[in-house]
Amino acid sequence: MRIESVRTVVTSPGRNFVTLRITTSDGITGLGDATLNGRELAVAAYLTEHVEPLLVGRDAGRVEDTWQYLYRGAYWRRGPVTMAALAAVDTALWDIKAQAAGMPLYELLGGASRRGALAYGHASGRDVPELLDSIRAHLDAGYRAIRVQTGIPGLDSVYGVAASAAGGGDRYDYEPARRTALPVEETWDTRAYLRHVPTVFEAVRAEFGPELPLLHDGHHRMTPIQAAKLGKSLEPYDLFWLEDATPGEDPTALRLIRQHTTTPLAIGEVFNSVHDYTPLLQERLIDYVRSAVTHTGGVTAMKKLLDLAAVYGVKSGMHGPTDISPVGQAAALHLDLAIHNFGIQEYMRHSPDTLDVFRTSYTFADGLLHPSDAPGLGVTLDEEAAARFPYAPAYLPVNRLTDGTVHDW
Ligand code: CS2
Ligand code: MG
Repeated sequence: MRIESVRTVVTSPGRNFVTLRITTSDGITGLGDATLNGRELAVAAYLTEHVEPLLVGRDAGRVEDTWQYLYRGAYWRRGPVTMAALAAVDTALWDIKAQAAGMPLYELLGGASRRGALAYGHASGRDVPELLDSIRAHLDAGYRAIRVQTGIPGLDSVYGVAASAAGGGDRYDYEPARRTALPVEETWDTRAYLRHVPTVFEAVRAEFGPELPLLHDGHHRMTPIQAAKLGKSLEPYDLFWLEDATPGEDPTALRLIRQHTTTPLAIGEVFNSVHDYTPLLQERLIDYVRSAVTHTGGVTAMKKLLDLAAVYGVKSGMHGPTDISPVGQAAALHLDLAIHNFGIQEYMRHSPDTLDVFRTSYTFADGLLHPSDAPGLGVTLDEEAAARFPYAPAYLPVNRLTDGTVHDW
């Protein structure tokens, strides 16, 4: 089965997506997600200029060899752009292989290890009453685990909090990438955040009790000792995880956090390869692997990473915001179903326009996601619909401290 044609499709149904289509001589089409929020065209150019020409004529069944060929053959490797491009190729080839075998991808990955993947949704509120309403709306929508993000007194806008009540509820429509000529600038105050967040979880636990799995995203903003302080202050509220407590570039920073708190730690949505995790796994400095298939080199790389994590008792917690396309989300769900060390799956629901472009078959019921038993990934791309939504540049915000110093967003 030869690769006959390769196309990169950039579409923007409310937000930008980059999708790779590979079609074989047998007429099978596989899809891969290559979306890198705010830097989409860099990946699209890498695919169009440097990957597509190398693929045509190759044996579509040689998934591992193609991965190694594109990873090692590029010489300049790792990094978000190359690994998103590689991920798209790899995912599309797995999609093709599973379709050719007439089975859902998870069957090729070892078959189902569970009946479904526990999902968590994004509740948010500018204040506690709005947050509690958003949590209720997500429980009503069927979620059985909830991420909690909240406004901070004195700050106009905060990561993860929809700008209006309409953006809260269960239709969490917080899209951080804004279609502006320059990135929007936000202001941050870590001390105000550290004072406020424990009071929020106190209120949430008082309202919803001790059982509900609650997650929180620190979004890379704390120093290690600040993250240790927050982790310790949240211990009474028994979080499922504290995510991105500190920037991940310095893996030894997590060593310090680990010394101070038993709050479980999740990290890695901005990591691009297993090598970013190795010290964290070997020293058991984290509890959950946050990477998405889309940003970590695809199904092949993600399966190897999660199998290594299993050796150290670390579970999956794959990234699943709306800037992971339904193709990337479906790839995660097939892995979620098959691996033994599944933890939880992030699930921000895509907009109706997005789901007009990407026709999905995965399901969400009783708090669990299932990839479906459709052959392959179970997602198709409607190119006519995609053409109705042309690309529009959009940037993620830039964060500054109150004195104007640039800070992690
Ligand atoms: C966030 C992401 O979902 C999460 O955990 O960290 O939504 C992140 O802000 C976006 O992927 C950035 O594009
Ligand atoms: Mg995150």
